[in-house]
Amino acid sequence: MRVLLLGGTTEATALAHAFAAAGIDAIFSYAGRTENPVAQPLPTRLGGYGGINGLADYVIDAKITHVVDATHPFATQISRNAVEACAMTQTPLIAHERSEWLAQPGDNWQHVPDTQTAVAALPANPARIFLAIGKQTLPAFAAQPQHFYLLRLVDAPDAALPVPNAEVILDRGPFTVESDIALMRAHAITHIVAKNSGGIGALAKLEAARCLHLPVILIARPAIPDRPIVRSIPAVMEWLGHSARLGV
Ligand code: 3Y8
Ligand code: NAP
Repeated sequence: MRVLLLGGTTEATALAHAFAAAGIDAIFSYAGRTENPVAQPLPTRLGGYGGINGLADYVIDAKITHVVDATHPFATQISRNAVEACAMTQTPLIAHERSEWLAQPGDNWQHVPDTQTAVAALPANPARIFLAIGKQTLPAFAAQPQHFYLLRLVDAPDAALPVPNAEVILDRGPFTVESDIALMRAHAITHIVAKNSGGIGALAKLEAARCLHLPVILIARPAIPDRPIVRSIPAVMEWLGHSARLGV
């Protein structure tokens, strides 16, 4: 058995530790999107594969027998590619997907389908927005220059920011409720924009928003093609164990 673990999430890191502890022959895969990704206890491959065919070629050349997609729910391209490449190479694929966050009593969430609608949902009058959605979708917010933006990024921006009135915080998470409450208070935040990422690594800001009675504009997950999904690390281990028992 040789597993390709498509990572980049808190759960992928936990899976890597479980694979290493179980002595499973596995390769951890990062897109190479950040400057200093968290070190993994597995041999790690950095960078894209060159689309579906590149991934299929890698699966064959590296003699991969199983693919585990533990990428982020908003990382739709790699997940689509994994579905196609595993079908082409007849390689078993499982996705570890986090459940969506569900509003709790006291939450003030406005659900929007995508980034553009999130921009349109911002108030007309100048406000103070905590944009905790990374940097890939920042340009869309140029349409609303009147606000102050608090941007939390993993790495320092490599180009001018698309919004004139912004402050950058560099942090990679996972985050805590206490630190997110302090951050929002210190910057007199009035609104939060977030992705419905699920999981625990990004949840703190929503819990902080509940404590501070702040509105959240929550961006829904994009669609990903059907594939087998599990919601827990033991379920991934069982899937692999099952396949190993059958000698797949
Ligand atoms: C490169 C690997 C771990 C994994 C940690 C999780 C938790 C912290 C929360 C906020 C939200 C955001 C962002 C976020 C979180 C975890 C997890 C998660 C959100 C790293 C990582 C990589 C990335 C890529 C990065 C994106 C960006 C998104 C920041 C490592 C730290 C906003 C998503 O600068 C860039 O280009 C960053 C790009 C994709 C989204 C975007 O559009 O900008 N993640 N994040 C992975 C790779 O190269 O393959 O550097 O160590 C991983 C983690 N990010 O093991 O501890 O599991 O969700 N990541 C979002 O959820 O909204 C931050 O600030 O509150
Ligand atoms: P994406 O849009 O789905 O993928 C874009 C391209 O990046 C893919 O087609 C692939 O390139 C490459 N890629 C993505 N993930 C990869 C991986 N784990 N290993 C190797 N190549 C990968 O992905 P994204 O949204 O940019 O996310 C990139 C990484 O950040 C992923 O690992 C994801 O788990 C992590 N992450 C993303 C978010 C988010 O909000 N999007 C949040 C937290 C963590 P090729 O086509 O060339 O193969």
